[in-house]
Parts: sequence; structure tokens; C-alpha cells
Amino acid sequence: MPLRPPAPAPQESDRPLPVLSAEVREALAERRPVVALESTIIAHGLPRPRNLQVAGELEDLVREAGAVPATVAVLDGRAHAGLVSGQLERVAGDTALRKLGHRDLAPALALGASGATTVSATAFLAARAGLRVFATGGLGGVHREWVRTQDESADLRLLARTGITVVCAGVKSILDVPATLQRLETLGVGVLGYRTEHFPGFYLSSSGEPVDWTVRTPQEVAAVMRARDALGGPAAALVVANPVPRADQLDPAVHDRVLAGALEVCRERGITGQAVTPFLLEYLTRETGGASLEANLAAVRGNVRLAARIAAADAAVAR
Ligand code: PSU
Ligand code: MN
Repeated sequence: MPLRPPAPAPQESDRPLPVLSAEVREALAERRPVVALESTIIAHGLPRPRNLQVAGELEDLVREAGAVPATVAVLDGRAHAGLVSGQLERVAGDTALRKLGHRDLAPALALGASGATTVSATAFLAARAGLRVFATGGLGGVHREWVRTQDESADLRLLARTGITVVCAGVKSILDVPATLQRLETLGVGVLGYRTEHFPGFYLSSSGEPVDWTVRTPQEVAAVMRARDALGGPAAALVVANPVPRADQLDPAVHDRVLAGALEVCRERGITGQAVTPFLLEYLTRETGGASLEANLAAVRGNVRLAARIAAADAAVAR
């Protein structure tokens, strides 16, 4: 029986991966600053319909700072960096949208699925497109019940292998923060405190944990990025930990009390896997009367603004 030759591999030029919006493609070609934004926070981290308004607002903040936004998502089996009109509405409005981590990308592309990308999937696709800076709210990390559940976000492992600068307000405070910091150290992920000696606490300005390195300007972050490029070696992410302003943080006493209740309910109902983070974020929003949502949004806005300034500083030295 004659052997059938293997099908030719799809050409990168036929199916760019991710598909870039014209705005992102042009900015990259001209070495202008671009900031990647994730979509899980929009689809699964914020209540509808406010999430659409926020998605647009975050893109506007990037543009106001002189950079181009590249929101990342998978639609009908195609990965995108830079959404055009109608696509952002879909990400915010489609209740059937999946949550895609890095490991979910291949099945989603192969099966024509649609989904929002977490930090791990966004960082991977953004780096693949040649983007150098990415903004989010808080990273995933080691969960407090790790000994029992072994729940550690895939964000950490992926960031350990991906050369991108991630601006965040620390890791979500629903996590075991000291354990997550320890994992970041073991994995070789760089951590810089932005104008702080303490690792931020997502909803809170400080987690109470120290950071080893503090930077004060976007230019200093860009200089660290350059030094990493010059050093070479295995790729790993650089985390820029940018605290929510103290005036916008959640009241720490309210935070601790409501979070304890949220973790309790999570355990009682046996919520596990990808559902844990959206459940906890939603519980906190409800039980704090929306205060945790406002703190979350203040953190994300600050991160997006800073990411745009870092991308601009990086683009300025690259010219
Ligand atoms: N930051 C936010 N809200 C979010 C997330 C981050 O302010 O919803 C998302 C990110 O996409 C992150 C994900 O990658 O939560 C982590 O989910 P998990 O713990 O299931 O890995
Ligand atoms: Mn998890």
C-alpha cells in the first residue's frame, strides 16, 4: 500500500499566529510601543456589562500614553493580538467564552473554539508576536490550600520560560503570597518593586513581603530589560510589581475578613481548578459591596498606564 506523504505544515504567512490587528502590525514594524492586554480579566474577572466599558477604557489608557494596545484572545480557533471593533464586544459579552491557559491554546485552535486568555496564554502569544510588555491585574500563583489541592496557577511556569515584562499589582491576594514569591525565585522570574520596597498585595498596596529590587522610573525598567537582553541565557519573565495607590486600596480589615469567608465557601462547595479564581473574585466583589472591584480596577488602570510608559521607554532605547 503506498504511503501517503504527510500533509505540509501550515505556513506562518498563511496563518500568522497570533493574527495581528493592522494597528499592532504597523506599530511593531515601526518599532513603536505596544502593550499586550489579557482578556480573562474582561471575560471572567469582571461583572457584565461593566467589563466592556473597562476593556475599552484600558485600551484608551494605553493610547493616551502614546502606545498601541494589543488585547489577546482566541476567536473561532484563531489567536489574535489586537482586537478590532466587534471582537472586544464579543469577549466581554459572550457568556460561552472559555478560559484558556497556555495548555488550552492547541485544542482551542484545532477545534475552532473561542476563549479569553489568562496571563499564561497571553504572555505566550504576546511574546510569540514579538511584544515586550504586558499589563494585567494580578498574576495567578500558589493557592493557600496548595498542600491539599496542589493548585498552582500555570502562570508561574509559563512566565519562567517566556521573555516578557509583565506589569501587575503583585499576585492575587486570594493566594499564598509568600509561597508564590518563593516559587518565582525558584523559577528564576525577576521581580522589581515599582517605587516600593514591598511586594504589592493586589487589592492592597502592600502584601507585607519585601522585594529585593526597587525601581523608580519607566526608564529604569527599560534599562533592566536591556541588561537582560545583553545577558542572554534562558528566557524568563520580568515582573514589575506596581502597587495600587493607598487611597484606592481595599480596607485591609475588610479584605481579611471577607477573604476568610470566601475561602471557606470555596472549600465547602468543592470549587476547584479554573473556577476557583473567578469564584473568589466575584464573591469578594459581592461581599464588599463592590469595594474590591473598585480596588481591582484602580490597580489594573495603574498597571496599564505604567506598562505603556515602560513600552515607550523601551522603544526609545531600541531606536
Ligand atoms: N487579574 C485580575 N483578574 C483576573 C485575572 C488576573 O485582576 O481575572 C486572571 C488572569 O487571567 C490570571 C488568572 O492568569 O486570573 C489566573 O487564573 P488561575 O488561578 O485559574 O490560573
Ligand atoms: Mn488554578
